[in-house]
Formats: sequence, C-alpha cells, structure tokens
Amino acid sequence: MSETVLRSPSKEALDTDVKDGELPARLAATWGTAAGLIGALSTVDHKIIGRRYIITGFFFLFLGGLAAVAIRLQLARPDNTLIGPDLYDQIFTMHGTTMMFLFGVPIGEAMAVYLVPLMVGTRNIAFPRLNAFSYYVYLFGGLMIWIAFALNIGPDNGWFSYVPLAGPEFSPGKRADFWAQMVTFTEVSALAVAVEIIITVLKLRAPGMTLDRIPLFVWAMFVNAFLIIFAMPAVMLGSTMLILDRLLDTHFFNQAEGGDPLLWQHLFWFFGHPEVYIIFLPGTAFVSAIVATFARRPVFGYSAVVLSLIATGFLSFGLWVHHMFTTGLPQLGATFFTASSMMIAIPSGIQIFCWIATLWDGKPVYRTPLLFVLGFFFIFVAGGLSGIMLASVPIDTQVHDTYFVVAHFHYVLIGGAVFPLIGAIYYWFPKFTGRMLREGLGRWHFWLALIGFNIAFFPMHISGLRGMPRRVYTYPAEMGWDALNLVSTLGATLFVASFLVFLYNVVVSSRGGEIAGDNPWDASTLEWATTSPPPPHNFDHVPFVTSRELLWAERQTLPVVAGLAVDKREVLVTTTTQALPDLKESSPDPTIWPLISAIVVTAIFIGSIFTPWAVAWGAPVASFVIIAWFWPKSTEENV
Ligand code: HEM
Ligand SMILES: [Cu+2]
Repeated sequence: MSETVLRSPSKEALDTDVKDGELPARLAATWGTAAGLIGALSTVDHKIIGRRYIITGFFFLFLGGLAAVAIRLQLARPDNTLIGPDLYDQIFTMHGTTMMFLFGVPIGEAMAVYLVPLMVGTRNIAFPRLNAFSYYVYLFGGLMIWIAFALNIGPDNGWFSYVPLAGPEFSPGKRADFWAQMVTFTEVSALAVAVEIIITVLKLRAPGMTLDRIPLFVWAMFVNAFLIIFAMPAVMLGSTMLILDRLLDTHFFNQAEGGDPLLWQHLFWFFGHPEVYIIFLPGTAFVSAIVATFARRPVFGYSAVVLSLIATGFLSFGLWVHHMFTTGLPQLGATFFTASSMMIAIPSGIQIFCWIATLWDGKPVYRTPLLFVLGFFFIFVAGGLSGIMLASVPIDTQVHDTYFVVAHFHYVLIGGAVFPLIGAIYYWFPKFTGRMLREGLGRWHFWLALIGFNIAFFPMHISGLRGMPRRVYTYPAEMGWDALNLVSTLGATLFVASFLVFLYNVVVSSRGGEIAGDNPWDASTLEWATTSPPPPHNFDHVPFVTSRELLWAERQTLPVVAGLAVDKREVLVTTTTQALPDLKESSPDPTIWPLISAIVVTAIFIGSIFTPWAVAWGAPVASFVIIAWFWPKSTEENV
C-alpha cells in the first residue's frame, strides 16, 4: 500500500501506531452507533441518517402516489361522485405538496447525505448533529401535514397556495396555516442539509481531490445546495408573511389595505422555478454516475458538464415570471422571461449531449440503472419540448391551468427526477445493503413504468388542448374528455403497478439478493472503494486521490493517507481548491439533543398555528435545548 503519513504532534493513538489487522475494529468502535433505541435516536452517522432520509422520502412518495391514485380514480369517468369537491381539493393539494416538498427536494438531499461524504473520501458529513436535527424536523413536518389531512384539516389551496384564496378572508379555519408551517419545517431542514453538503465538499475532500477531480455527482449536489440556499428563503419569507396575515392581521397580501396579492406569486415562484431544478439537479448527479459506469468510460466533456450545472443554477433564478404570464405583464417583461426560459434549455441540452456522446463512444452495458437513464432521456426531453412551447406567451395564455400543463410538468418531474432516482436505487442498492437487486424484476419495473407513464400522461396533453382545466373534481360527459381520461387512469394504474414490482424486488433482495462485494459494477468513484455496506468510519484509511477516475486509474492498490486518530473521531480538513491536507479536526459524538431540539421546534411551529404565544413561550425552551446541545464537552467541535 502506498501511504502518505501526516506528521503532526498528537497525544492520541494514530492509525500509524496500530497494526493493520486491528485498525478496522478499533475505528468501528470509535465511529459506531450504540445499540438500542437511545443509540439509534442519537446517531450522527451520515449513512444511518441518510438511509432513514431515503426511506422516509420513499414513504412520502408512496403517500403522494396514493393521492394520485385517488385523483385518477375520481377522474376516470365523467360526472363521477366517488370523491366530492371539498375532499378533491385537499387530495390534489396533498399530492402536489407532498411530491414537491416532502419527496422531490428531500430525496435528492437524502442521497447526497449518504453518498457525498463517501464520494469525497471522508469519515462523516460536516455538522453531523445538524444533519440529525434536519432529518427529524423534516420527518415531523411531513407527519404533521398528513395527520392534519387525516383529521380533515389538511390544506386545500393547491401546492402553491395562492392568495387571496389562501388568505384569511377566503380560507378561514386552519387548513392554510398547516400548509404554511409545513413549508417552514421542510425549508429549515433543506437549508441545513445544503450547508452541510457545501462544507463537506469544500473542506472535507480527500487529499488530492482538486476541484477538477471532484466527481460530477458531487458537483451536481454542490450546485444544488447553492440553489437551495438562494431559493428557499423566498418561500419561507412568503409563507411567514402568509401566516402573519392570517394570524396577526398583517396586510402583506391584502389589496384593500395596500398589500399586494401578486407579491405572493413573485415570492413563491422566485423559489418555485429554481425548485424544479432543485428536484432535477440530483437527477443529473445520478445520470452522470450511472452513464460513466455503464459506458465504461469517463463522462464526455467534464468541464462542459460542470459549467452547464453552474449555468443552470444561475439561469434558473431568472425565469420565475413564466409562471405568471397570465397575470397581465407588460410586453417587455413577458419577452424577457420568454427568452430566459428558452435559454435554460441550452445548458440542459449540453449535458444531455455529453451523456449521449459518452454512451456513443463507450461500450454500454444495458443493466437496469442504465435503462432508467435511457427512459429519463426520452421522457425528460419530451417534457422539455412542451416546456419550450409553454415559454411562448400566446401558447401559455391558451393552455394555462389546463391538463397540458399537468402533462408538461409530470414529464419533466417524473422524467427528470423519478426515473434517474429509480436508476440510482438499482445502482447504489448494493452499496447501501451489500446485496444486488434482481435484474429480471428490474427490467419488468422499467418497461411497465415507461409504458404506464406515457399512457397516463401523454393523453393529458390532448385533454388539455381540448380545454380540460386542472384542479376540477369532475367534468360533464358532453365535453368529450371521457376516453382520454379513462386511458390516463389505466396508464396510471400500470405505472403504479410497476412500483409494486419494485417494492417486491427491494423486499426480497434486501434479504436474499446476490451478495454484491465492494464494487459490483466496476465503477470509478470512491464510495466503491470501501465495503458494502460501508463500515461506520467509511474508510480504514482516508484515500489519496491521484486522478479523476480513481478506481480505474489505481486498480492494484489505492494510495492512502495515514496519521489520523484511532480512538477519537477525527476527520481530515483539506484546502478548498487544491485539497492539500490542512488540519485534523474532531468530529462530533452522538447525542440525543438534536432530537430533543427538533421536538421543541415542532411544538413551537405547530403551536404557533393556534396561538402566537407559542413562539414567545417556546423560545426560552428552545434556547435551553440549544445551549445543552452546544455545551462544551470533551471534544472541541460538537456541532
Ligand atoms: C403515479 C404518478 C402520478 C400521477 C398519476 C399523477 C397525477 C396527477 C394529476 C392527475 C394531477 C392534477 C390534479 C388536478 O389538477 O386536479 C397532478 C397534479 C400534480 N402533480 Fe402529480 N401525479 C403523479 C406523480 C407525481 C410526481 C412524482 C410529482 C412530483 C415529483 C407530481 C407533482 C404534481 C404537482 C406539483 C401537481 C400540482 C398539484 C396542484 O395543482 O396543486 N406528481 N398529478
Ligand atoms: Cu418555471
């Protein structure tokens, strides 16, 4: 083994003092999670929290999917009375809200929480306690809104909660307040994770991983974290103003008192458009990883892909007004936002050409993960085309709020996020669990999903062009929309059924699947350099990165760094651009305080829906738990 030893004075036992055979067990003891319930709730291991995050994200996908099934059943025939108008409003609101806030954003971050620290070759994520806290806040926020729905106080104003409909005058009761607070919960957690990812990427990369050796997966997650940091505050501000209007009679959106309902739309879509890229960029992360591995060559045009990611990030903040074309913009404004909307197709297109070039030049192996990537190309590009159509003001004015738009955004969201995600699960399942998913079932899943998806959503373009509005609980038979809707419902059934095949595959394979080994796909990135699943400390020795495709370049022995502590949690901090070893820093121990803090914060957020005093009484309690969390202990850095 070629080994670079870090020299620095130290009182603790270092890995250089321990025999190689003993090292894994000693490190595992230091970094492990204690047994029992308290241990599980106190863990700060990014893999355990990441796995919970992923499972919770899929749980919300399942709930959102159930809501979709209810919608499609109701719309299967004209004049249907299965679900009444009031319940229907709640169901499509829960569907959209769940898919966007509780599935779309968190699942991308969840995959990053698990994979980014492994891919950059460090032992834990930056700020691991904050990571635990953000998971609990997300979980509690999601449960809150679904419990409210079960108690018949669920939101019913659509996933973007437009005022004045969602304001105090037209939505009395608590429904809109639950929606606004759900935003607060999920955004607190999303922001915290974004900070962790950025710092992990900037400061915890293995030595030698210069900026131009960072895997494309990590680049995508890194850019995504910046999008989160700049986009989310807008919606948090908006939802806070909404709840203040509702609870404290402020007049931010009250036209009669000089407020402005359009302000809500600006704040919401300043977040809402980047949001769709926040859901899509993790998809590009998965695609870059999968394409390289199965084409058996590095992704074509590394710099072009990185620059496209960054360009997408910037441009995504310049097009929010295309959601507001029908609010009566002056023509210059409309023209500007049409142009910027069309422009963002360029960086997305560049990435797609780079992936196609990679496959073209490589020797592609068509395993299930790659099939889902091919499905992504097909569906996402189709959605992009209808997007270009919608960017044109005259077309948008015609089809605004019709099923054409519903078709469009499901093509981009399911094509751009769900297909790559499922490919990613087939790809990394062996790393997560140590076992392979079954290939045959994977193919069934893929074909059923691809066919079912198109049968469900393609006809919506046509029903939309024929004038069917979205968010209607039923339609009269004379409109001539029956056949299209019935076909959509049958397609949706097939699509949902494909996920039952997936669920079955996950259940049988996690117990009886073929044993994976460290690197079953012969991939090049660092997560495959350790065992499957990885040990608590990730790597026995921190890798030393000598090339972009490390595991392909260093097939015999992986160069490593030695000189880190064994009996206390220590990570290596490197310089931002060159990734030179900079200092050794202690990494926080497990603690129960993030959970307790999350419970207190939850009580405050939910309490504030009923009385503003919850904030006043809750603040001292929150301060107390935060002091307890940060109380100095044996190590310097227990964040
Ligand atoms: C089984 C798969 C799905 C089906 C059958 C489905 C079906 C539908 C339908 C029919 C609507 C329109 C409801 C109406 O306007 O009355 C809708 C709305 C919506 N869907 Fe889906 N959907 C599915 C999956 C998804 C996924 C995976 C996402 C996001 C990642 C998503 C995001 C949305 C959003 C944001 C809305 C808008 C809700 C609103 O108007 O407030 N859907 N869906
Ligand atoms: Cu948009």
